Amino acid sequence: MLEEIIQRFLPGERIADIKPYGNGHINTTYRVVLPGRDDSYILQRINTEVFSDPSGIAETHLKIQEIINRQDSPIKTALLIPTTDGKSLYVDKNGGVWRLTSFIENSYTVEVVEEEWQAFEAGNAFGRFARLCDGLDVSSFIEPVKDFHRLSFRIRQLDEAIERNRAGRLEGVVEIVDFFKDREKKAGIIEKISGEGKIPTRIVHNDTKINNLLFRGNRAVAVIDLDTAGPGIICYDYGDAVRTIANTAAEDEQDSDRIGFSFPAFTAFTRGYMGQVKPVLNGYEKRYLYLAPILMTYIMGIRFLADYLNGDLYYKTLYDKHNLVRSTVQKKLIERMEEKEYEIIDFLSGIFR
Ligand code: ADP
Ligand code: GN1
Ligand code: MG
Repeated sequence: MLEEIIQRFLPGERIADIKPYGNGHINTTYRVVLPGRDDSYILQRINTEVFSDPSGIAETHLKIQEIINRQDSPIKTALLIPTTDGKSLYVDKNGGVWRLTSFIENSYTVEVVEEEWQAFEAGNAFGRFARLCDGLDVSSFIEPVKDFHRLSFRIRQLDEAIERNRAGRLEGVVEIVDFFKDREKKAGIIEKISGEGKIPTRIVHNDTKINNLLFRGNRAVAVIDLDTAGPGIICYDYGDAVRTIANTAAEDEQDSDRIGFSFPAFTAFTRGYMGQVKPVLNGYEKRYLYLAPILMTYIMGIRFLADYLNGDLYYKTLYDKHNLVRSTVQKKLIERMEEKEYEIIDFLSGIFR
């Protein structure tokens, strides 16, 4: 089956190896190696439960790859490989939607940042991506998942999950539900300011976690996973990146003592990011940016929790409590970030002075 799909993109090619690849939670990803060739490919079945308009996301991909992959740019993105009939996607007989992209050679992903240079590089790469995308015309892009980072929508999803208690798991999670409920109001500030038109909608990535970035040697060389890219709020890209880059442990760490907020990683990331993005931001974005890391950690925390209550319908999970563990990590990280709130504000004021 996979060989047959590959033929639609690379007719006549034999495959030396094809294996599941990476740690994405949404799509099904394979690395494809051809015999005797240096270049390889990433084959993905797009999760159409999540992305209802795969052609729309392919169009977005084409527009973004054009501006990111300029010859002189040190940061690239994966290139979409067309099918033999010139399309960006192949739909198999069961309705599965597939795409092939170039593998970024000699690259690796980082799951947990261990050194400051990794955080700085991540900031520089995501920042450059944001700066280049900022020139794009927002009205010509689709919104790949409606209300993707809209807090009110995510809170409603959690409330519905609590109400239904579909998997019968509510009893075991009362404490963590209370934790998130207690913080609902404060989390809503950026959304309010943006609703007042003070924070602009720009073309952003919308999923800036550390493993959507590829490193080669000691440089970040590519920003990948453009499925969610489209209209959004730049503060959210910054905050979502801090969520994984400044976490001293993995997003699904089970040993809660290992979860922490690394201030050095936070400052290194911010320096890298702002080196690219500072001239783009308006006064409101700068003023409210400090809220974004907690907000995005909050949003992911309640999304994991809602999915746990729903019986793990959305994210890929490897064991029964996987989503609960992920949500617990977000809770713990929020607590650690709250302890540093004044330092975060101070540091950002220094950057913007
Ligand atoms: P998901 O939406 O499921 O997260 P991604 O597009 O992020 O899917 O791919 C999952 C993982 O596969 C990435 O985290 C990365 O490790 C790897 N990967 C994806 N595309 C490429 C590529 N073009 N080159 C190298 N590695 C890639
Ligand atoms: C998903 O696709 P992936 O694994 O890069 C999710 C993000 C979450 C992330 C949490 C389309 O990202 O929003 O932040 O998991 N993507 C989608 O790990 O829901
Ligand atoms: Mg990904």
